[in-house]
Amino acid sequence: MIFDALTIFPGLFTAFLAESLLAKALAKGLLTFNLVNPRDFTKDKRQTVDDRPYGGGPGMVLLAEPLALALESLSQIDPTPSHVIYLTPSGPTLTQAKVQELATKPRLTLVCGRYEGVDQRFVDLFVNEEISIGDYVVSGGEVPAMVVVEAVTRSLPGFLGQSESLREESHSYGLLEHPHYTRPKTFRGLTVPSLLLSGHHAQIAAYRLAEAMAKTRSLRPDLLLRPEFEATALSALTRPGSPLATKTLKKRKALK
Ligand code: 9WO
Repeated sequence: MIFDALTIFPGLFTAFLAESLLAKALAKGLLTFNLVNPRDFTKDKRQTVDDRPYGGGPGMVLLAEPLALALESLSQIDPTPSHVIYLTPSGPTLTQAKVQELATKPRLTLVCGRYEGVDQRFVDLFVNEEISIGDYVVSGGEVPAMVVVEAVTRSLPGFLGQSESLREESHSYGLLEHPHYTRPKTFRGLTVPSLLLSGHHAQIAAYRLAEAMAKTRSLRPDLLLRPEFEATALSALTRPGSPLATKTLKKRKALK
């Protein structure tokens, strides 16, 4: 997988690329990351990358030309065609299904806006897809771009270790996480659910699934209606007679 980021603040990616699983994936050659700064493709002495918006209004807009030259320079680095994504609150919100779809692409180029945005003509000519990471505005597209990189990289085959990918699998039902506990057994008067200390792995797995379902039903009932919550998950969760069956099916019916 090849990632590219177009940003006038490449330094924001330095620590992100130098730490944790992403650094290991880069070292293992699981992925390549190209950083391109539109400022390096300006032709004036002041290296201008923005200008005032036509029609007036506050702030500045990123110029199309430096962005276009920066994007086009990527094919000199590597000829692999790319899927160009513009990070903006105006895009559809990222979901795990979208992450898994993006992970099938050979190359993703992430365009990070700044100021009031980028010239619409750059978006019209070069952007394949707009993506939001949530209904809020941050100061630039860089942090949203890192969210996309991290989510997509985690879903690449071979990226997570065996135990972690098993962990991810166990949560592929699109449910919220069950509560987690670790030592000590008593923390400021609060104890650990005794079943977790019993060593009965099958009962513990059932308990964790029930907890995840209860948490999802109460905090994010909308997740029960999403495509990710496939029939397989539903049948696994609502085996006839299981306590989950009644509650889960009743909740889904109420939501429809
Ligand atoms: C800013 C904005 C403000 C109100 C309503 C919609 C808006 N869109 C943008 C926008 O696209 N801004 C550009 C990128 C340029 C300014 C900084 N940028 C940005 C991207 N701020 N917040 C995001 C973002 C991207 C993805 N998911 C959430 C927020």
